[in-house]
Amino acid sequence: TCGGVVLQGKCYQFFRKNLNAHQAESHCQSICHNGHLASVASSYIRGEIGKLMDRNGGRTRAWLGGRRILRTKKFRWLDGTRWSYNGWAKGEPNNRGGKENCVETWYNLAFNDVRCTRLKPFICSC
Ligand code: GN1
Ligand code: CA
Repeated sequence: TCGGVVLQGKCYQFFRKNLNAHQAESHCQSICHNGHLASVASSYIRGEIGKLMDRNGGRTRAWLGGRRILRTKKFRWLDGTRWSYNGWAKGEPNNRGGKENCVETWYNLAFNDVRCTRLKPFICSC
């Protein structure tokens, strides 16, 4: 059984523990087969992730599974989902300081690129 919510056949789970993006990804991989930080590839999934956080102590900034491809500067999802949905906040991704290679969701569920070393809650999918 899924300790979160099943969306389009994938189990999404929210963890309020503060980890950096790499630690969070390791945690997601360790809890289930094919686990990764969550891909959020539609407005439907994005809204449901908001509800998942709302039901589990309230909405917060959280890691998602987006990573910048260093060679092309584009973003990909760690689970291989095609990057097509544009969920970025206005003005993002801005790669502030040239080191914002990971992706978080803000309270309003818009995406921001941010340094991977920040500590945040996170959402896994598998
Ligand atoms: C934050 O803190 P500041 O304004 O330099 C954010 C950036 C966003 C920016 C948007 C660590 O940068 O990723 O693009 O706000 N950095 C952090 O205004 O959250
Ligand atoms: Ca940014």
